[in-house]
Amino acid sequence: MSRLILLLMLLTGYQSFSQENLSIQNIGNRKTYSLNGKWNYIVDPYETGYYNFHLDQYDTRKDFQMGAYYFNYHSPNKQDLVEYDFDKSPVMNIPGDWNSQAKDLFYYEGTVWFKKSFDYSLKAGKRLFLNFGAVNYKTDVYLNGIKLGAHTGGFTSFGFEVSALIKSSNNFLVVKVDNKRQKDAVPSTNTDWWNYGGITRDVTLVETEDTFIEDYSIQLDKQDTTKITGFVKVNNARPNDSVTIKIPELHLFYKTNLTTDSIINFEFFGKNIKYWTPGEPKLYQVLLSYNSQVLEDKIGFRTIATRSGKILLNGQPVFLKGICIHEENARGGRGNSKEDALRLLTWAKELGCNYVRLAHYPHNENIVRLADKMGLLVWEEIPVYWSINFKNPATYQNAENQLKDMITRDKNRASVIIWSMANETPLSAERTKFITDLISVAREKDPTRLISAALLSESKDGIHTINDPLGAYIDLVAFNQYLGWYGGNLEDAEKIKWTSIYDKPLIVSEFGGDAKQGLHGNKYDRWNEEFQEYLYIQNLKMIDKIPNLAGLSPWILVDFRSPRRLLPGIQDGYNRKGLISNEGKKKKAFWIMKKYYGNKR
Ligand code: GCB
Repeated sequence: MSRLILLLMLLTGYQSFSQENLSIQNIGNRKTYSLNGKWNYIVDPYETGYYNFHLDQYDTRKDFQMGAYYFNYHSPNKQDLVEYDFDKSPVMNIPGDWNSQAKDLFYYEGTVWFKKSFDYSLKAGKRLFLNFGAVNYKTDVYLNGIKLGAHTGGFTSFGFEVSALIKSSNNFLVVKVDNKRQKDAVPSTNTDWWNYGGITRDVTLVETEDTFIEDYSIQLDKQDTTKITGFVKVNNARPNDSVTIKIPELHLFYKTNLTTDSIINFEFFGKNIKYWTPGEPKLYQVLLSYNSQVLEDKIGFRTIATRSGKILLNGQPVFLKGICIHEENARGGRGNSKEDALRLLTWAKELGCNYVRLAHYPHNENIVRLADKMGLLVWEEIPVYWSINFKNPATYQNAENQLKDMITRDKNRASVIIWSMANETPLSAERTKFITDLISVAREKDPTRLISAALLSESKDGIHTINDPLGAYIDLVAFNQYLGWYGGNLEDAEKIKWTSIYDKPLIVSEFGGDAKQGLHGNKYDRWNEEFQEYLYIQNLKMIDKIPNLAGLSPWILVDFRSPRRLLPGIQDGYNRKGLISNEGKKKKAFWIMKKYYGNKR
């Protein structure tokens, strides 16, 4: 261990180096160094590298603990008892979930430690930040034996400044990841998707100047469609320095000087702005300059609103021809790459979609940026799913953090039109309070987009009613229904009536049924492709009669892994409601949906 590290350990008491998590906007267009690649890992079900035998947590102690894995200790002394060695441990690809990379970790839920060694030469005056796109679920991060901090939540990004700790060679980054499901977590213990563990998105070093643009928002005003508004936030701002925003194609140029505040709010007016639509997803080059630094983004401008039963995109009614998507790479692992995103969104386009519901948690940035380019409207969601502990303030705080992080990252994407707060949550006063509190936060952070949640309905005497009290607080009333799969008779489809007590646009956020691709037979028997095809035909007849219908997103584009789906020979660990199998083969219902969207205006 170097003297510098020992000194830092003494000064900081290991833990206190931790700082507020920092999210830097638009990492892809900055000076970066990727830490993706092969990382050593140690599976640690008893958390031996984290606690001593009396369960004292090593990283809260001030003395040196040889057993603490984050020291990556290699004793020069043969008498020392050191019972781990990252360098002799196996490696796996990062980003990547551990379940699909190591056979013995397929069902594993617990702690795994990861270590990456690297060199980095940081010039004087520059700063360095370490960013994780996402790690599922609880993460503790240590650089060169010092704790940087911790993070909770499996689908949002976080980061730490490492300028003071980085060395020109032999840095070691140790990350403890724990994906044990917990009752008080978000999501809680019961989900219909695989709890993929690990460092599932990119790990990146971001190099900046001493003072730099950390975050910004650039959007079209909701009321005045000639006005572009937003803010720029400068990290370590120096008064009197200037910030400029340029949109060359619109001949727009805005310049302002910083005062003592690190955030400037701006508005300026443009002529002949071409608005972003799925048909013509126009993105403008936007250049943000601060001193000699220039940061580029591609941003689309559009408005989104509702008027009684309609969704209005740039003032015109739009019908959401959608599909739900899980963040899987279609081979049975967490998706993350640009290729994964392209595969999924190309299928959505082929189906005739203008809209995707990215279920049930914030997906990776690649897919959202690609939706911007390909012209697909997006619903984004946080994993407030089924039964979570609505009574626990810490659970609420966790959900709120995930919501804020999702909005922070994707607020400049024109494709994103809906923030969803929850999916199929059970009715109670605590749950309604929990979700309405989230709604207030979302509206405050982003007053421009629509708020929704996937609700359930009540059914009596053939009449289905949407009367969930949340309907009063959301802009877009979405509901899931599974006629012919979890109940109800497909023959009755045309007779079933839907009503809502809210005069708002309704969208069917889920419907569907399973089919094993390649299994054929009569349309009344479950699991056959013909059954799923018939289920779609009948459901669509019913859906067409729903008043104020403004869109739909069948469940789901591709079969996905779920530990709840175990029927041998049919499910084999997959939810088979995909219109496409996990091998990428289309099922018969795919063509029914494609035809429906082809005919829909
Ligand atoms: C639902 C859930 C979704 C499930 C789906 C199913 O209502 O929202 O997460 O995967 O049903 O297949 O049961």
